Amino acid sequence: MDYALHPINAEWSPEGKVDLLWQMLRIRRFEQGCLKRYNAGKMAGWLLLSIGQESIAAGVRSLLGSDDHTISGPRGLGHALAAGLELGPCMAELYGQQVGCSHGKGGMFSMFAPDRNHWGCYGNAAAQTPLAAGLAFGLKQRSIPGAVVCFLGDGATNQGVYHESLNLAGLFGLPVVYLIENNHFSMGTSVARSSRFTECLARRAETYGIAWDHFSGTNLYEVRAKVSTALDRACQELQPTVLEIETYRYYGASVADANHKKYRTPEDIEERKARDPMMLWKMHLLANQWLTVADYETMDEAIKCEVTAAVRFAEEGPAPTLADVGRDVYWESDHDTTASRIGWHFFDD
Ligand SMILES: Cc1ncc(C[n+]2csc(CCOP(=O)(O)OP(=O)(O)O)c2C)c(N)n1
Repeated sequence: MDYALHPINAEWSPEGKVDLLWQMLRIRRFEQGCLKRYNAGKMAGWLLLSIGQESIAAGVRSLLGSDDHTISGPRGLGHALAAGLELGPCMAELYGQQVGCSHGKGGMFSMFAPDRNHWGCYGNAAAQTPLAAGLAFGLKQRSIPGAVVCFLGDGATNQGVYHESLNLAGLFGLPVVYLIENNHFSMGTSVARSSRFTECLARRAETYGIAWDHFSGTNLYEVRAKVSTALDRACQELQPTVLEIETYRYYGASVADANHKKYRTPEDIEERKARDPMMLWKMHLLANQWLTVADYETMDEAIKCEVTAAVRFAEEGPAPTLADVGRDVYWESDHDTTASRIGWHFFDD
């Protein structure tokens, strides 16, 4: 099938197509900027890059509206940026600065943008999956329009809590899309060594009566066509979907993954880079004259300037003070509400 002819793509403007490239390139340049500063010793801790996987974050975001919600796992910088988290607060969070989006207290695993309906990326593999079910339950129970997209990795699909979440999503008919980014490895363990059922992780959804699909993240038209089908199912039928999208990460599990060329060969990595979805998309835009080389260079330059400004913002700080340590940690201690006083926070209406 020619997915470019799918209704969601047939009506898609050239500007929208160029915007998708901008989104992918912005994620990549930002993460490359992070890597450079990490290697220079300016930031510490975890840094999980999604370089190579950007087509998923950008392709999904191009379909979401203001009613829709996203939530993700440890490799979540791209999802947060695509949702609209600004580069400065995101970089500052990695630097552990007070001006970070979570006031420098969470780093890599606290990329929240609640004003953009992005409910964070969670360090514990699959921790986001029951939260996504809860968000979707809230939408359904209150008859609020919209869908929840929950990103997770292939390794996270073996966590028990993911299966509990699928069971409830199937049982209650929740407007959620569980989107597995299958980059073939968890920290260093391949899918073949960690999953009994390796040919398709998404198919496990059948057990829970949930529709599923499995495809490559290389063709942006296919990504958009199939994700839009899942979003329609969520919004119109109030039914969940599990999607598994094949992708690849060019860097280690975290940047501090000295062994990442041992559990796969350098040739494997180069071979995947030769079919990089972002570069293929750029070539497609150039071939159709929706983009010129000069346009691309201007776009790239502007993004690099934005990343440089984000680094400056992060480096200028300020750093958290000792008094900040206990602040913004628990809602209950920071907000003197009736709910805080009586300890009754949920189901208040
Ligand atoms: C419950 C739990 N166990 C172990 C870890 C350590 N850990 C951090 S990232 C990661 C890999 C997760 O793999 P996957 O879900 O495939 O996501 P990817 O890294 O490929 O994006 C692991 C095991 C964790 N964060 N949480």
